[in-house]
Amino acid sequence: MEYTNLILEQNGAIAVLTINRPKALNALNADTITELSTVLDELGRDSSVKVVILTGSGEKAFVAGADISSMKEFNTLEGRRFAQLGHATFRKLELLSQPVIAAINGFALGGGCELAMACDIRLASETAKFGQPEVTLGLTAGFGGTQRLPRLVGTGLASELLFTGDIIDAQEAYRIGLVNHVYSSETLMEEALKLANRIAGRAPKAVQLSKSAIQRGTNMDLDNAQAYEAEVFALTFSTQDQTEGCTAFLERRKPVFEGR
Ligand code: DAK
Repeated sequence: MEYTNLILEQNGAIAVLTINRPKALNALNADTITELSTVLDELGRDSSVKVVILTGSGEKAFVAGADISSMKEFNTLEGRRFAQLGHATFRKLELLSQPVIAAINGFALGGGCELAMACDIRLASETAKFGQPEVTLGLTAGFGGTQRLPRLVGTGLASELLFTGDIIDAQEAYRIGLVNHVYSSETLMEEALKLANRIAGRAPKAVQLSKSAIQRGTNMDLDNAQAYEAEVFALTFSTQDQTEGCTAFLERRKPVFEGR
């Protein structure tokens, strides 16, 4: 399918999805979020895709936020609809069966930081900048920032960022656990592809079930989360890859996983 504001490329088992509105620093308007929702359905159905990398077009921005020009004239109802569209789409991203790596190549502000936080793993370039500057615009974070940021970095640091709207650099984002690694701009995509390929070489169903246990389990109490993990673990015994993985270990050879 053709998209106006997105580029979808496939490199072996890895899909690279690029938000492509560089003139607006890849800001998210409703059309872009709707396209994102559609492409996620497409990716979720495609068993040849084992890992997705999400990035922004150009050298300056991952995503510089929700599109301020489209939000300026919203009434309450339109604001609610926009937030609901964002929430539904970002949750779809978070629950996509395949893992998603955010390759954050510049500004990740407001909705852009929230988009990155809905990914499973965040890698940043040295030039990346993060923040939730909504309060400087008279807004609150509207795409999950008040919920995902505290879960990732703790309520104290999240409150400071959400109350001040301060922008932090990649090293600070690394220090507080918002990103896993920081790379030079030149090597960011190479490193993202390396990590994606490492994950793609593991048993796909086991990776997907691990993602499900993490994403669903962290929002449950421990007893229910453990019960869910037990179900997920049990399910792996219905896969051929489990037999292959354990057999290969015992035969001292590399496993050949087929995603079944
Ligand atoms: N929206 C629309 N256009 C944007 C944009 C944005 N978020 N960010 C940048 N642009 C546009 C600029 O207007 C400019 O367009 P032209 O003037 O060239 O036409 C172009 O991108 C280049 O930007 P600059 O000229 O400003 O570039 P600089 O290098 O000087 O500055 C910057 C880069 C990232 C520091 C600056 O552009 C900036 O501060 N941008 C805004 C960042 C920001 O505040 N982002 C958070 C947006 S608020 C909700 C739902 C969602 C949200 C909230 C509530 N509900 C429904 C309740 C989410 C809110 C946000 O994400």
